[in-house]
Amino acid sequence: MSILRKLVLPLMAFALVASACTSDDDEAAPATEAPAATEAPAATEAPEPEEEEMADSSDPIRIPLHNWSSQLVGAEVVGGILEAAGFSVEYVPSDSQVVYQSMCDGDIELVHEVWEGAFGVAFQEQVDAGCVLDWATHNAVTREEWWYPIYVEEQCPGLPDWEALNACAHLFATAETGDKGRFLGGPVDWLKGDEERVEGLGMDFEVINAGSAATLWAELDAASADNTPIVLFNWTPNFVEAVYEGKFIEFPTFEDACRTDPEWGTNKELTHDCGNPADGYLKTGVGIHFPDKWPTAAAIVQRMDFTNPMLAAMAAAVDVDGKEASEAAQEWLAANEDLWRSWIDG
Ligand code: TMO
Repeated sequence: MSILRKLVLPLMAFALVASACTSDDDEAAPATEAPAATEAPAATEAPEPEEEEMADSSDPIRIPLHNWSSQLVGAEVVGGILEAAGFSVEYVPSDSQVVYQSMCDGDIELVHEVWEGAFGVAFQEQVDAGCVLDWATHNAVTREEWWYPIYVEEQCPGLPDWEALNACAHLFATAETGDKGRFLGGPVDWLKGDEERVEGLGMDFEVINAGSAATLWAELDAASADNTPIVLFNWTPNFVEAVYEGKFIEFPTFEDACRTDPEWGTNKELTHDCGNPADGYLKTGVGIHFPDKWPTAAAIVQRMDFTNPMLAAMAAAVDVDGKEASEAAQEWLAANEDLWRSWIDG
């Protein structure tokens, strides 16, 4: 973008001086209060007590790229905003579970789409370990769950109740699953506990994981063309809600204990005898090193707030309109400049 500003960080001996060079318009440069040139010796990265803000590092801020569309667009939106504020960024294709360990290890700075259903466990583990910070909660409500297109209701009475689904398992059987119903799950790194759920609830289903999100949507499209019964993994916010009518399966209501305590729920021997959270959070997590090394950038990231309609539109730009994620991100930035400038300005 032409409004990109550069944060120049000349290294003088051990003194790190930040000078924010703005281009034409005004104040959006990061409020880096650089320590006086003469007195920032050796420990430039040691966290200072509150009042004296440290200069941000000139190292690139590493943002992961995952395997679903809103995240891929949003990653470049987050990166584009940070670039406009003078930072450099680097995009790193990352496994969406392993990334929490990577943040803990200081190899990735932030994850801006922490979905409770998919990543709550991996995220919380590192937060509890003290190396990842629960940095912000978006103004969004998320759900990730088994889902069917609406015509399936005529084929399987009693939906969206999970027991009704289970009574119709045969409808979803394929050559691959024999006499079991086929549940088309997401890629394995979205670990949803689907197999554990099938066991915990004693369902006559077999979980077949799609290799990519694109496979989910291609199968949904093909099934919908001739009303073939299908039950697959889906989530909201997503583009799907704007294109297909459908519903999530209602499993027994999620509670944290369902994932950890076999005693919880109807199955006293197994965990996961419940659904995913129906009103899950969407958070931003950062490595504990991030605010130390990039205090201004971390403050900007903390102000970033993505809503359901924003995420659904980011997904639709790719999955409905066929845009590249980068192109969709640039368009989002162009259309929402007042909003993201307010995140930079604070
Ligand atoms: C993490 N996801 C939105 C694909 O469920």
